[in-house]
Amino acid sequence: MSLFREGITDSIVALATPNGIGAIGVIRVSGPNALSIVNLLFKSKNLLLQPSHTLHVGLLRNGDEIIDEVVLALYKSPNSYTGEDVVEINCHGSIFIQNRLIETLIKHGCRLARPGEFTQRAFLNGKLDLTQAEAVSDLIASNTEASKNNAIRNIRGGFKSDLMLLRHKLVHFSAMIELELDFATEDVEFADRSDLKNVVTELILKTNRLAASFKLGNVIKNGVQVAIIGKPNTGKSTLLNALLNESRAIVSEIAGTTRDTIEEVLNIEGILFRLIDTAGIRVSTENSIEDIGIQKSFEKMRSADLVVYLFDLNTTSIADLETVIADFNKEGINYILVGNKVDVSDKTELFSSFQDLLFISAKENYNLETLKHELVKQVIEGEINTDATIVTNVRHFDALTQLSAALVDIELGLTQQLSGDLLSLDIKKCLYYLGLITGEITNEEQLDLIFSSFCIGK
Ligand SMILES: Nc1nc2c(ncn2[C@@H]2O[C@H](COP(=O)(O)OP(=O)(O)OP(=O)(O)O)[C@@H](O)[C@H]2O)c(=O)[nH]1
Ligand SMILES: [Mg+2]
Repeated sequence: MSLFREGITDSIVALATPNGIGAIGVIRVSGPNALSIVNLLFKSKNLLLQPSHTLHVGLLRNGDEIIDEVVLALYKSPNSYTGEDVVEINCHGSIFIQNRLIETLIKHGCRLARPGEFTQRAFLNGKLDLTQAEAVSDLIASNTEASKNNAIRNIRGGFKSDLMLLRHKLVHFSAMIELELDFATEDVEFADRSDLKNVVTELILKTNRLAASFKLGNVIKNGVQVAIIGKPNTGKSTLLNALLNESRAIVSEIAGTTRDTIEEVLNIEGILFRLIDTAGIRVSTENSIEDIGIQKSFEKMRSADLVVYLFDLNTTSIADLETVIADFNKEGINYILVGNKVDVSDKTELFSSFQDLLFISAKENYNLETLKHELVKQVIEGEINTDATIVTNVRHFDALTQLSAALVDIELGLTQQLSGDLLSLDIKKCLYYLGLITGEITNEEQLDLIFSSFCIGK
C-alpha cells in the first residue's frame, strides 16, 4: 500500500453509524485536510481556529443549499483516534442527509474510506499495535458481554503487555549472544546459559497458556454448540423451549415428535450458546424420516462442543444410564447428565450414586438456572471474570503455535550446548513470531488482509 511508504496525504470520509435511519448519524472525516474541508461547508465560525476536543453547533451547506444542522466534534492531530485531524459530524439520521453530506465532502476533496481504513491509519500512526487494531475489529463484531469485555481488554493492551515483556527478555539475550560472537576468539560468555534457560522455560509456559486460551477465546466469539440428546419423549423440546422462554419446538406426548434438528441461540451470563434440539434416539423405527432424524442426532452429538443428555427419571434404569456414560466416554464426548420430570418422579434416590447429575423439570421450570450455570461452568471453569488475556484471533494463534515450537528449539539447543551463532538464529526466529503478533514485523499484504475485514467507517 503506497500510504505506508509515502505518508498519508489524503483525507477520508465514511459513515460511522449503521446504514439506515436513526435518531442521529455520525460521519467521520480524518486526514491532514479534514478540518479545512469541513470548514468550507461550515459558515458559523472558523474551525481552524478552534481548540481540539471541542463541540460546535451550526449549519453545513453545499453552496446555497442547507444540508443539515449538525454538531461537530473536533480532534486535532495527534490527539485523535487515527492520530490525524478528525472531525466527527453528528447529523440527523436520515439516509438522504447522510448521503448528501458524504457526497458534498467528497466533492470538496475527501475520499470514501476503505473498510478498516480509520483503524489502519491509527496503526500506521503508532496509536495502536496490531493486536489492538484487531481487537477493534472483534469489538465491532462482538455480540455478547463476554466477547465485548475480551475485545476491550485487548484494546487496552492486555495482550500486548504480556507479549512485550516476553520480547524484551529475549532481545536482551539476543544482544548478549551477538556480543559473544563479536568476541569469538576470546571465548567469553556474556549470556548466562542457565538464565536464558529459565527465561525460555517461562516463555514456553506463557506462550502455551496464551495459545490454550484460543479455544476459550473462540468459544466466546463464535458460541458453544450444545446438543440436547436423549430418548424419545424425555422432554428435549420442552427443555429447549423453557431455556429460550418461548415455544420454539413442537412438544407432544407422542414419541418421535421432533424429526429434524432445531438450533437456537441463547446468551447465558454473557456467553453465546447454540442450543440444538434433536430427534429422540431409539433403535430402528418403521419410519424412514424419523430414522434420518435419529442419524442427524448422532451427528450433532459428535460434532457439538457439549452434550446435554436428558433422560426421563421414571423410565430410565441405572443400567441404561451406565451404558450411555460408557459410550460417551469411549467417544470422548463432553456431557452433562440431566434427569427430567422430577415433578412427577420419586426415583431420584435411585440415581444418588451418580456424580454431577442434575434433576430438573423442564415443564415446571424447576432447576433450570442450575443447569444454565452448569453450562457456563463447563465452558469457562471460572476463567472469564478474571483478567486473563484470551486469544481470539486465528492469526495470533498461528504465530503463538510457531513461537512455542521455536522456543522448544532453543531449549533443546541449550541442552545440547549449541554454539552461540546457532542459538542466536533460534532466538531471532522467536523474536520474529512475537513481532508478527504485535505488528513490529509486518508486510503490506498482511496489513491489507487484516484491515479489509473491518467495516467501512472504522
Ligand atoms: N411432568 C412432566 N412432563 C414433561 C416434562 N418435560 C416434558 N414433559 C412432557 O413430556 C412429553 C414429551 O415432551 P417433548 O418435549 O415433546 O419430548 P422430546 O424429548 O422432545 O420428544 P421427541 O421429540 O419425540 O424425541 C410432553 O407431553 C411434555 O409435556 C417435565 O418436566 N415434567
Ligand atoms: Mg422433541
